[in-house]
Amino acid sequence: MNVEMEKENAPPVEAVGDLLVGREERRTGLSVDALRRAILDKLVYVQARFPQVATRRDCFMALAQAVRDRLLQRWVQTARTYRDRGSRTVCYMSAEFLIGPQLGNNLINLGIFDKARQATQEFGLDLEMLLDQEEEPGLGNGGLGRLAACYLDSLATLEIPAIGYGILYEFGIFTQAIRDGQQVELTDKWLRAGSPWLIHRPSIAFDIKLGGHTEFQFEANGERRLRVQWIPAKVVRGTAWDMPVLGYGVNTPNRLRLWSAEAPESFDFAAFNAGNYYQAVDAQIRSETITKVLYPNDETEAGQELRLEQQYFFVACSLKDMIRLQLQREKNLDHFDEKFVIQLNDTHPSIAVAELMRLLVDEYMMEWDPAWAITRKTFAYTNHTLLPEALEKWRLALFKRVLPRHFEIICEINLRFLDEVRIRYPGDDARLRRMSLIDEDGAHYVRMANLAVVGSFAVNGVARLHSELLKSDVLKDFYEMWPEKFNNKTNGVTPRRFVVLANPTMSGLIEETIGPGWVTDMKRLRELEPYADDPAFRESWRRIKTGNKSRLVGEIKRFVHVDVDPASMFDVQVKRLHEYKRQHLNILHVVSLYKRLKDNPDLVIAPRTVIFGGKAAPGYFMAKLIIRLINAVADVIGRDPAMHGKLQVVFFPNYNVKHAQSIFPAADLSEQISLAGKEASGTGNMKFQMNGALTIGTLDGANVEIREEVGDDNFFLFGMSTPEVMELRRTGYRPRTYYDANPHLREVIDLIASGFFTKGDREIFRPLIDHLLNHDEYMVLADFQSYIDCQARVSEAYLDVDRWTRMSILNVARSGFFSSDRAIREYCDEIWNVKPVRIELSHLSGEDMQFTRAIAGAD
Ligand code: 26Q
Repeated sequence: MNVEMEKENAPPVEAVGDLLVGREERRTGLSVDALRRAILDKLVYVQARFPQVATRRDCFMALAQAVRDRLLQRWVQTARTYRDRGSRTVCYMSAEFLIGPQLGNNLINLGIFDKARQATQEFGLDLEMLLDQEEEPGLGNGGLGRLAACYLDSLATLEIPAIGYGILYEFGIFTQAIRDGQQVELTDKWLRAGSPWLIHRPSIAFDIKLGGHTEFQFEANGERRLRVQWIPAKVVRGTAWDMPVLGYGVNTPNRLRLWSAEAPESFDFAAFNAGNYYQAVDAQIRSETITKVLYPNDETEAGQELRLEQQYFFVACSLKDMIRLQLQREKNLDHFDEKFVIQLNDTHPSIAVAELMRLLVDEYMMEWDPAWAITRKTFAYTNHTLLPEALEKWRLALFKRVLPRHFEIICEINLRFLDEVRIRYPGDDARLRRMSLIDEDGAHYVRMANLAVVGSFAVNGVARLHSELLKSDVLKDFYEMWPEKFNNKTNGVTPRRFVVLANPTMSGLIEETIGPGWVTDMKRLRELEPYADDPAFRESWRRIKTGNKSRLVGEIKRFVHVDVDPASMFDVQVKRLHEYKRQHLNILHVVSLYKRLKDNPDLVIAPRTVIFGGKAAPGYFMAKLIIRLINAVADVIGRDPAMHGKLQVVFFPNYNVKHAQSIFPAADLSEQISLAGKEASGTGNMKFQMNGALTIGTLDGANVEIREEVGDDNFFLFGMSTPEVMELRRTGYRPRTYYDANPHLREVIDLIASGFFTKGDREIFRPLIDHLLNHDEYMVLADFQSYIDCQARVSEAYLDVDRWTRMSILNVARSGFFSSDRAIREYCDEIWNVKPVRIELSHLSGEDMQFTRAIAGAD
């Protein structure tokens, strides 16, 4: 950075009539000039650097802090308006918020992306380079966490009063490295250098009890009311860290409030005075471990106790926070459910049902029935899985140990609930056992999904098929009892991050073609349809895709150190590694192509680069083995000169939100190949579609609805349907019969089993091959031929450039339904019953100088 120091000119003042306005221009101005001044100001007065020695990180921080001021101006205004209005607030409770890097998104939502580019350019700084400095806040595993982040974006954009409540993990999802073709996990230290977006609020702190036992006690006030006292074994303090989440083109930044655990006092003075300094420090460290690390999904037994403590900890802090807000407005909690609605993002926060009961009954002395009525009007539950083994349950012994009072409350809820069931279904003991909140077959468990359903007024799945399967299968008994509770909310994704920010060139062409306004009204993309037949438009469309592919080629070079051909078809599968998602089906197709190309060098196919990305849970052996297979195949094909210009495989390491933004815009083909009935929705499928990739997919999750929107001709369908899967399972699935009957499948499997991809070692992939031949839970072999045939149709279509481009345009034109704005509107109208609150922008005023009046009610 090499710039002249600015002269202290009085900044231009546009708004008038206010003593703070002039001074504030540097904090709030949106002109290139104001931004430039702000960056310099932050560099010197916050980063304490003069421009000539500033590092890239310093410059990133300076720009981020300048942007943050602009968010905060809107934030205080929003907080004030919400306080004055007292409208119903949506509380989105989630153990994960996979928010991604914030700077680029905030620039887009403030409408100053290009101005920031100019402002930084004037300092000789490249905006892309600055954006690249930001650490990924990996506060989630995958789809569920990313959905929560998309929903916060839409809530703010739609001007809905909302708070996201979650956990500030010190270490987010691990960083994935690939060494010798295998996944290695590295600690994610995203907070090492601090985040410019987090605002610590140490004054918002709650002490949370854990462990111990309960006692009966008569109240002191002479009422002789029996109350329960929870005597904890330890107490952990939670403090709030807030992140502003600005809506697009509006003045609403909502609040993402993340809780961090610490010891209630920095020292246990008793221990300290007794000379046991280390014991005191130790206790502190143990408290802090509660929010240390995000657990990967599919981590079965490990860290069970800590995971339950995490869930309870953040839920308890959040409910205390909401009650504090409610008691600022009203004298008691009788109308709590009118002011708050809590959406449970899966069962991870569902202990909130028991905690709200505990707070109302034990701490606010409410009778059980009114407390239960309030609770049941407050909660709504979103289910995200159809895999029975993924439904959360806690060993009873563990649960009692960590949350003794909640165990009692759950038993009480259960007693009363099972009475309802008995009245409805006299003598149906099997049903009673299935619906009980306690699983009493074998080892005893608390069933969190049952708790969530019983404690909520609404239950939804995340795609139409998924919601139907919840009703007919996973939650059938509950649906029969309360059909009115059940509804569908097909997922959506935010076009701000995944189209405008990730794909600026395509967004520019769209804007030129149909004019502004489509970003918040994605149905308007339909106006692109006529242009699918316009050769000039198709040419521009192709140029843009090629440009995006070249950008990804650069990233692949940077992270994988291989060259790929941007003219080849980019065939992409990026998502968490899981057997049900069937990355191994994809690699079987690659091996099939490889074999055919080797056997027949004259075979004409569309050249392909097959790109994989995704993390496997560290303890998930089979998923890690699949990563190893992908890398082994990539390696052999990469070294084979005969494959040059025909076939290549890339495993893109450490797939995360940041990388996703360069992958989706570059994709030609989107792989959505889970076994029908297993993927609740999928959201990557939508991000690909919005960026002009065509889908090859099964009739699973939201693929069903994507196909409906784009039309059968513009979607590559293969594989069994859910009823066919069920039927095959019922009649007995024997994978080996497919192997025996299909010579090509046999060749492919045998090639892998022969050690061809492992320098002759036949042992490495044996567990995978054995599993496929003998169990194959996700029916890879049953769908193999259908997939291979469908991929041949894909190849053929790709070779017809105009036909492919036409389909690509139509996919984007028909993607509007999958905007998270549509999804959030449905939640608002059909579940939450909330309305927008417009925020008017004004500068700080004379009234704001009167601190004393407010101090009593602050925080
Ligand atoms: C559970 C217990 C202990 C530790 C971790 C977990 C855990 C954590 C995360 C279990 C599951 C998850 C994440 C699940 C998830 O991402 N589900 C996906 O949600 C998306 C949004 O609705 C859907 O689109 C996907 O289909 C679904 O798989």
